[in-house]
Amino acid sequence: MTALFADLEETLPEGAALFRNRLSLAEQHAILDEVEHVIAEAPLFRPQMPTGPTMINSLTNCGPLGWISDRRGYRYEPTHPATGRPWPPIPQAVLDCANSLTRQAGLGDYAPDACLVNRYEASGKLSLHRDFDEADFKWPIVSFSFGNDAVFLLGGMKRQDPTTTMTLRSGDVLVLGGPSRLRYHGVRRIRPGTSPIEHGVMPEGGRINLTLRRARP
Ligand code: MD6
Ligand code: FE
Repeated sequence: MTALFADLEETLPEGAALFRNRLSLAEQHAILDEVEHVIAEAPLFRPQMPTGPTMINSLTNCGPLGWISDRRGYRYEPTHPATGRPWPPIPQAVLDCANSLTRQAGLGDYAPDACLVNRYEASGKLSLHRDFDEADFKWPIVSFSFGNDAVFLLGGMKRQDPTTTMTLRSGDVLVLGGPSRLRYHGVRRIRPGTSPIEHGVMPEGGRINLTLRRARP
């Protein structure tokens, strides 16, 4: 498949929907201002993976629950592991956008209770994984991209299945739901110098991704 075709939304499998340029630059800036507040209250950290090494990207959370990892495994917790304080609320603009999208994607109404904030440096990446720590996979995941382009891989139900490569750009929103909810996916690399927007909360050459989830039934 050529890069041209790999970028077409029409080629995405059922349950996956990519809304290109869904957020204007002004909307992106407003959401990044909110993310800055989230990070001030719940500092970014680089968790340890259950297998030992530290994750490459730093993360934090907002919402009633936050995703964390340590030697005991992956799970959702109501408080920040370092500060012990509850995670700050999910920005309303993020909730509103996600809800209109899941309806438009035919996935119904959405009541997320967790929002993972991932911050990539220019050398950041994310290995192939499935989002598997939530109680009920009937709920979609909605992912917002900010900053530099990410080379995103969307695979199948097995790790070895072939992957489609697509570029996630600043302002794009990706929904993984329905039969695509448990597809393997990852970020092969970031393309520094491609960001249409600058914000103090993003590292130079880096990227911010928000993924909204419903963690509890
Ligand atoms: C990222 N995204 O774009 C990582 N997970 O930086 C994810 O891991 C992801 O985009 C579930 C659903 C959509 C995603
Ligand atoms: Fe994921």
